[in-house]
Amino acid sequence: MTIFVLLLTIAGVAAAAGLLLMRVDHKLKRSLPLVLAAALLAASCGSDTSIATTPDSTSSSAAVPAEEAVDSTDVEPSPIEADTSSGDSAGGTSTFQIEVWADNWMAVYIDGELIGEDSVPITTERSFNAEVFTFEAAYPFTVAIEAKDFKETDSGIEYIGESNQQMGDGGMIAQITDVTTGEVVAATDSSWSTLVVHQAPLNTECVRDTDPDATCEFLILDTPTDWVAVDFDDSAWAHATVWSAADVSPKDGYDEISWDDTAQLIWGTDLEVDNTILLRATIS
Ligand SMILES: [Ca+2]
Ligand SMILES: [Ca+2]
Repeated sequence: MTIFVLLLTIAGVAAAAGLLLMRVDHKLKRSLPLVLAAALLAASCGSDTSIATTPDSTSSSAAVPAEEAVDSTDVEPSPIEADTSSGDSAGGTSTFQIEVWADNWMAVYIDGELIGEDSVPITTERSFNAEVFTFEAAYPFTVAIEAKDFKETDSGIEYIGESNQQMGDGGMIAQITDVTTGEVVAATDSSWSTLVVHQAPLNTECVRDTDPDATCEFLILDTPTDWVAVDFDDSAWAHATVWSAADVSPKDGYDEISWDDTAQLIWGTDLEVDNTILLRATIS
């Protein structure tokens, strides 16, 4: 009985508040009957006092606060299916190793990431050595290799001022093996795309000049940005030129690798004049 009186009092307050607000906002005229009905309903039920004890919120914006409260509780338990996509991509990778021999230096990128570079600086005299790098990848993956023949200056000449002043020559070979199966899955051949970005000397008669930097001509191209990226468009690049072992006369490190029959020595169209070469292949 006491609750009933209390609820009637609250209902009266709600009605008064509704009338007050009605003067401020004529739109609330329509909500006044709802306020009174809610108060009377609460009074008759007696057990649920929550509606009648919040007259201010009821009169100002009807049922919005109640809806917001319901919404906020609905968000938490809403079921979300587990995301398995990351697990799928991780499951598609395999471990590979790439064996590379270059005259004189190389850096290897897989899918745009540098995975290794020649451990012997190109400035080291007779920097001939093979390298083995291991990497994780999923088919298809992109291999990009920067290869450099040593040149003392942009003239393209080495041993300048010495008795053996000359044009150096280049050449490289690589093969990729699936570590799990032991199978050679890719190797350098004429299908690789190449872009020569440093050519010198263009006038080879300058080779023995006393000041080759003054007389030798060269051509240097800007290295394309993102040339190691998977989606880089190398369709305008040239095919690699295949060279024989007799042409390249591969030196230290070459014989340490058991080269697959499919692996071939490649370079640009000129072993001596082509000094820095970008190479790309997509392995699928
Ligand atoms: Ca050269
Ligand atoms: Ca060389």
